[in-house]
Amino acid sequence: MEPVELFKRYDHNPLLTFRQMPYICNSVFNCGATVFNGETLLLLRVEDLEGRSHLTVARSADGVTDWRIAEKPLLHPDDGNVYEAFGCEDARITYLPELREYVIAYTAYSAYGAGVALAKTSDFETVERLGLTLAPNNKDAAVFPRRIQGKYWMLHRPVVGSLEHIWLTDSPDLRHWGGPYCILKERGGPFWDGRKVGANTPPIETPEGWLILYHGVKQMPSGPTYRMGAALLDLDDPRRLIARLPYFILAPQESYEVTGDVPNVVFACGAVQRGDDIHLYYGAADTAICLAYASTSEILSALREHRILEPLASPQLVNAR
Ligand code: BMA
Repeated sequence: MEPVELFKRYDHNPLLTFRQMPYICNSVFNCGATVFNGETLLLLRVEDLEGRSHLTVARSADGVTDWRIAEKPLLHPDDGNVYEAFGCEDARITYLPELREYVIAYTAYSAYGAGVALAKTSDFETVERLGLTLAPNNKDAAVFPRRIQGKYWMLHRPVVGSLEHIWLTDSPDLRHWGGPYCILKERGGPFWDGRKVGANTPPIETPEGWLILYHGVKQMPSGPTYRMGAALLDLDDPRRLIARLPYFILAPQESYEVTGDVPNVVFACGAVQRGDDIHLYYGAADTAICLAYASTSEILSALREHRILEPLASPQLVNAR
């Protein structure tokens, strides 16, 4: 029997490898995804032969074939930002209609650690860096696609001692971030999401709540295994976790997921919605990019079986409502 996996793989994975790149590199993986000018646009994490990552744009009319990949990176560690000197990694792209701009949340890695940086673009040719937004050690940030309660919201994953939970923060202007609120915890123990959790794609708005696709890590004797799960946050108050699947919905199984620079990893940073379908662009084994499909309504119906209502994190939050 196959395990229940709500994501079904594209038949011809991997979708993109270093071999399709217009310049020499080690690997291409963990990409942000959006729709730009009617095409699917990916922001590839490209690791060079020194081991540092940069972010490069790829476009395709059907999101599957005929990728046109930029010759030059959009964001590069040599662009002059001291907090990015070791790399720009794992972009999550969110379109904000009211600004008519795309905000890119990415991991800025340097000798200071890994922090959260934001940048804005309207054309994917030039970017405006908003700079380091959340100090190290923090990563896996993704901005919500609209204001809620008049504010912008962002998921992130700080490292607090040995704990790596998903947190939420809010902002009036994308520059000053407050809160924060812990919304989804690593489960500890033997669980697939026991050792750490972090957001994968930006939140997906559904009639039943904000769909959060996230990764969970289980520490195996041979190393960590990265799988994907799903949870739901309240539409009007994303500080409330209202459902969480206890089991994973995509796990490393195919050869390109269990073998590579980092074995046993499926790690998405972006998805594109096509009607009810989620087209998930995920990194496999930190080496290649793959594609998988899921039905939003199937994930929601699975989540309906696992509803919870977590109390808000602290009394002042109740007062703040
Ligand atoms: C995480 C991130 C991802 C990576 C994963 C597995 O901490 O850094 O970029 O895919 O580890 O190596």
